[in-house]
Amino acid sequence: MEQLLEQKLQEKFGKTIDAAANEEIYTALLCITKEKMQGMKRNEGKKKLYYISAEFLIGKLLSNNLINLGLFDETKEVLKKHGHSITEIEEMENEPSLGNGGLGRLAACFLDSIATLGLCGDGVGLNYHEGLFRQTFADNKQREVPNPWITDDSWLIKTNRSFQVPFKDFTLTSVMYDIDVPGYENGCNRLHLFDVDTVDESIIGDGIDFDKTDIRRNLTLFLYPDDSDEQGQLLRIYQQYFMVSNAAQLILKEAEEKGYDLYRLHEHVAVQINDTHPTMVIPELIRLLMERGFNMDTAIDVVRKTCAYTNHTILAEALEKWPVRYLEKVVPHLLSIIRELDARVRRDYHDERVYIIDKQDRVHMAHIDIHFGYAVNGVAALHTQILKESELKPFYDIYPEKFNNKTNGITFRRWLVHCNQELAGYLKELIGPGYIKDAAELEKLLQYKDDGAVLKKLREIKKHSKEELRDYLKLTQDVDIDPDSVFDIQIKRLHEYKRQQMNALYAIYKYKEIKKGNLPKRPITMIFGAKAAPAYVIAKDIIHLLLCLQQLIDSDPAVNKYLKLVMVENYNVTKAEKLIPACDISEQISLASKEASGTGNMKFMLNGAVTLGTEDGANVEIHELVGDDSIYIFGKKSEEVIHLYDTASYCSKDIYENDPQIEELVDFIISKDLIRIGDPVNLGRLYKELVSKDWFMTLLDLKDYIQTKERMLADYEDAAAWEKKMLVNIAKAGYFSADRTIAEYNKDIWHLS
Ligand code: 26V
Repeated sequence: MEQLLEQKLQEKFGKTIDAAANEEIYTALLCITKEKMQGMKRNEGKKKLYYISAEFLIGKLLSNNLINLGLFDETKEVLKKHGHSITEIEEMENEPSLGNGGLGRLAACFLDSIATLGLCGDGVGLNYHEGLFRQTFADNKQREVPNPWITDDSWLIKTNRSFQVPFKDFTLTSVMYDIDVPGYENGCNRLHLFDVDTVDESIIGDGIDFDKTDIRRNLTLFLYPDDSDEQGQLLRIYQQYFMVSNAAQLILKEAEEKGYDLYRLHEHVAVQINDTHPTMVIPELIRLLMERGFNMDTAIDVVRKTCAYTNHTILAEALEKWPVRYLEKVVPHLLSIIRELDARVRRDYHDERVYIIDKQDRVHMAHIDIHFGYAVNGVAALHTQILKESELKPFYDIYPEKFNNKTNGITFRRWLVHCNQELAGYLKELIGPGYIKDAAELEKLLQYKDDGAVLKKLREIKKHSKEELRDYLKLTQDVDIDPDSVFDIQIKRLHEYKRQQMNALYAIYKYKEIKKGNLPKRPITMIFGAKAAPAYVIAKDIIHLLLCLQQLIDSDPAVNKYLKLVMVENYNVTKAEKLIPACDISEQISLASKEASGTGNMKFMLNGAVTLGTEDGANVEIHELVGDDSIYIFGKKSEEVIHLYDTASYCSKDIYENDPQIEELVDFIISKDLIRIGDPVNLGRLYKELVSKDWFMTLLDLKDYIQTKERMLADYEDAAAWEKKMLVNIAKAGYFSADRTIAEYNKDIWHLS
């Protein structure tokens, strides 16, 4: 590596390693890594997977790729020898924000595991120039600004592949960019990102405002632009069709180039539809096969045997239903096929709940996937069970054989080996390096569960991560946090069902207790990171509340020695990598039945944090694995919650009026103390929402939550017992390796080799 780097720096900048600037070293390493990957073995096979997703939240790639190529340690040493640090070099890379949250990050973890298992499978998505917005805070509110990430030297490789994508009034010519995806000690796959040459950043106005009708210039500008109005929704349909038409054309082109018989496409191709965003690939493939001479019946039959669908949410409002009128405006040539698919469903089944087009003339995208795909999966055991028993029950009754569960996973290369190098190194010393590829080997750690020296070392490593986070937050946000305090972290998209507002009410509780003189045994640092969708009003009100609380607590000398609340700005993958290793208490407090899986919960566990959570999503499986002693579970169970919804019997006002403690905490949102700092409109609206609606039942679980968190904080003081919980969590995290998840997808759905 030393020689290669020296040469590359000479060639590009005429400099030695010692003299080069961090940016130059980054660029040289980027080029070296790209060249290495170009020369790598490609994962080939008689059948290929196309993982189509509107989001791939890949994070920074330099260190990740160096790790997978087996070059990381050497590079780190070379840099050190020449007076540079790999951490500083990593800072030079822009993070592409090509995803919202869990769904996009899952897609990225999956690509890593697919390549690592040596499977032949590429990702297909869009090359958003600005990605998701960058979040800034001003006046205790979220502001959105563009987030450009593409520079002259980037991981993107422009290819010669290009397709014509026909819309109603015009046709666009696509350009395909590739990002290489190296497996850990295995071959290389690709992520294909489609784009148009005509995209024009100069149309961006204030914040992230732009002309939503100028499709040629805006198509791949932003990820999921604000879809609260008709223009925004139409743009999403343009984006989705552009993505899947390119995907479908690529699939057929590659199949034809390999000389495959398209009538046997399903023997050579599996298409995984990641949530409903890529659903139009089904009618598009049917259309393209018919253009090639297939009759409708045969085209449907082949496509049905090729496409599989993953559901990532049971929230009704998040399930896509496009008005027929919109599809007519954008892709009339698909609408005729969708109408034919609906007619076939109506012919076979006399239950309007399974129709594709409903009475209000809306197209239910998930229904297309379920009828015209061969597999449907949920992303955690509880989620799949709820899909079968309630949300998608009418479909499960028709097609029980299609439904299956694939509990999510995470790549240990990024979420342990890279983000927590000290812990990864120590685990290697204890149980050998095998766990990086065979995560089940982490269980070997259990033999040390009563070994005082090992437990002490785990605590020491945690302390170092907390110190690193302290330094990072000082540098980036000029805040001071105390590594001897307990770090309580909730980082995820802001959504009412995830209940950051419940955690905010805990902060109010603690604030008031401290004011009363009930001091905690040890200072508490509460850390939040969350972006709210630009048009999601209540989510933005919750961010406002958190920022106001941060200011209130900070400026109160009677409280700030014991409690600190930090809102991390622009939470993203890079920040997650710094926050997760430093965490003691992992907040996973969604209303039971609402979080399909969660994957942050797995990352925290793997890094030795203890979960404070409801019996929701993959928390249920974490609980089963670690046992009652190493997790803190509270709140109503999913069956009770589902019953409350079914019977419409939850009334937050009753709880508020009958419980003086809860009333006092909720009232604080509109207290003089907070109104002095914040905006009465935002705080008043949030207060009213909690008292009169509270759709996600915050007040229902609040008391149990506060009590459980208090118990957890008390238990934290028993150092030996806590260290054991940390060890058990790490040892049992192997199940949540994405390698396991992908092996299951392959065995049950894709059958690649
Ligand atoms: C989307 C939307 C959009 C409209 C407004 C409300 C709303 C609420 C939720 C969503 C989520 C869409 C799908 C998604 O990101 N699901 C996440 O997928 C992760 C990977 O499977 C999983 O771990 C998370 O639990 C799940 O929320």
